[in-house]
Amino acid sequence: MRKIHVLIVLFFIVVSCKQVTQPEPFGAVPSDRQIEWHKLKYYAFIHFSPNTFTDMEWGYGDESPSDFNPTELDCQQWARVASEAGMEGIMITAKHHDGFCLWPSKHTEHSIKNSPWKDGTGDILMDLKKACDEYGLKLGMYLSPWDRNHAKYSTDEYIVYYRNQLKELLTNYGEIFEVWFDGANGGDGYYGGARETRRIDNKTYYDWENTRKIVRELQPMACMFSDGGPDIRWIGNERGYAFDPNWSTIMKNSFYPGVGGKNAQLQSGHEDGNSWLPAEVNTSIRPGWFYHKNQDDRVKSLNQLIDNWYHSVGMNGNFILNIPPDQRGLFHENDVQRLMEFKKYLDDAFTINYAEGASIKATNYRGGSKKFSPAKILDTDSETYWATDDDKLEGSIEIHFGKPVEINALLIQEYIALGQRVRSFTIDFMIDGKYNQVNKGFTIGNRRLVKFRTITSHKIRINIDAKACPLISNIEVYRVPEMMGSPQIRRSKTGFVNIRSDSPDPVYFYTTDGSEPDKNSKVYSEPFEFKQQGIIKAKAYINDGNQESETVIMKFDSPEI
Ligand code: FUL
Repeated sequence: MRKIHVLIVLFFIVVSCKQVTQPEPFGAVPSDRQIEWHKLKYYAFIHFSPNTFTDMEWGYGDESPSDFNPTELDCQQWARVASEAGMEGIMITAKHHDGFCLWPSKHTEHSIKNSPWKDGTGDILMDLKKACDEYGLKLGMYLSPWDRNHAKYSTDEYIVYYRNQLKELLTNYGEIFEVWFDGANGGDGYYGGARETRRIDNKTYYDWENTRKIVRELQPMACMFSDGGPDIRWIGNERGYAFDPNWSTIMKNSFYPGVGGKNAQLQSGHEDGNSWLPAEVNTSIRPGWFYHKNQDDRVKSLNQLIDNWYHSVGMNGNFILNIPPDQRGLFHENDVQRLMEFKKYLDDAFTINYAEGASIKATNYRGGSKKFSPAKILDTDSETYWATDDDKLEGSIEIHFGKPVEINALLIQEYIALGQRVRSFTIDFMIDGKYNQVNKGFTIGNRRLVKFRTITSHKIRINIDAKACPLISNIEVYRVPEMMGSPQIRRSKTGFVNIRSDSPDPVYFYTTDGSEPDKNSKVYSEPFEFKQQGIIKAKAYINDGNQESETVIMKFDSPEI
């Protein structure tokens, strides 16, 4: 009898210790340097050059270095503000298209060494590096390939010059986290006095393969950004918007800086792309990239920045927000104030995580092993994750809060080191013993922040459909402050009406018969067909319908289809 007992105990020990294997990588996976980059969320872009003083966006290249004369330049202010704003780094235009260098490059006279600032003895990049070090910020370098000042632009000699400059930037200023290769190549310029149009072949002229080698050699952990990476891709627009789906994968070699005509593909990535190339989402806090006094009152609204956040950090991207220093060489007061309001929103929004301390269940977990149980989603270790068995491509996770909670946002993250797998998901909440869908989406990737109308529930469920067994490393649940945004009604050429605002929050109600919309009208959830002539009226509501916007009215003729 004893023997049998011992055998039974042994059997259970063997069964519970059975080796459950880690999931295999699926498709393209990130490199170590990309994984480090994915840990970031939000950093500053700084556009600063003679353009700041000449009120231009694209200096022609014939500006005099003496134009560049900031009166109170203070890189510490930039770094302090960036850090107080919650940013993790600063990317600076070391040289923009006008060819002017913010550091005393050995290879040109077109730089601050011939400017009145500090009598030509200064080095903005060095000052910035020191300020970044002091505030614990990362430093990135933007070096425009297009140079409207250089006499040899379009010849091989310029490529030697460009590479020499790259070497200066990557050797003299400590660790660089990202190098920005802009795809813009406009053609005409000063070019040492030639004042002509010079066309180059974006694909071949810069011999990217060998140019990139310099970065790899001098700064092995720096990520290179461009339309074609090789580490990070442009999101295809400059408004600060990533959309769903946003795959971090793309077909290799079909993109290069300035590729042109592929913005839609850059926006979504390729679901079955053979290379890992995640998106960086860029925009400016003002209409221009450079400072213009007449834009002082056109700083993006708080609503707009919040909307950008959900469409960048919340849409599987990193957010790079440009703040142009003014002619003093300081971030303008209006920009600073907005950045601080934005930081306050983020702090208020994402402090109380209702998933903390909640209980969690899943329909399946890998081999029944604790190592892959749903509890790994709620631990604070980003290296652990919930995984299903290899043949289970669908799965549901249920989070039980223990009591009804008021919530309206969910953060969900895949364990991307083994690939991006999820191709769609839905979120349900329990009400009166039944699940109701509150939102849905396609991709998740490194980080997806889903905003939905405010609900009160004790239980939510996330249903996942993946290309290979899903791996989810984190879920957080929030009740974020709601922001009112006035609805904008647009109709596409194909006759589909879209209603949205510059805030991620409102629930829109609309009518198509001319009547006044209210909470009993139709709820807008996705674009709907409206090809006829007529009037659409919409109203936005937040805070469970307690606050409403004005009614927005749009008259349509029959579209020419
Ligand atoms: C563009 C440039 O042409 C703009 O001036 C700006 O630098 C923006 C970030 O990239 O391609």
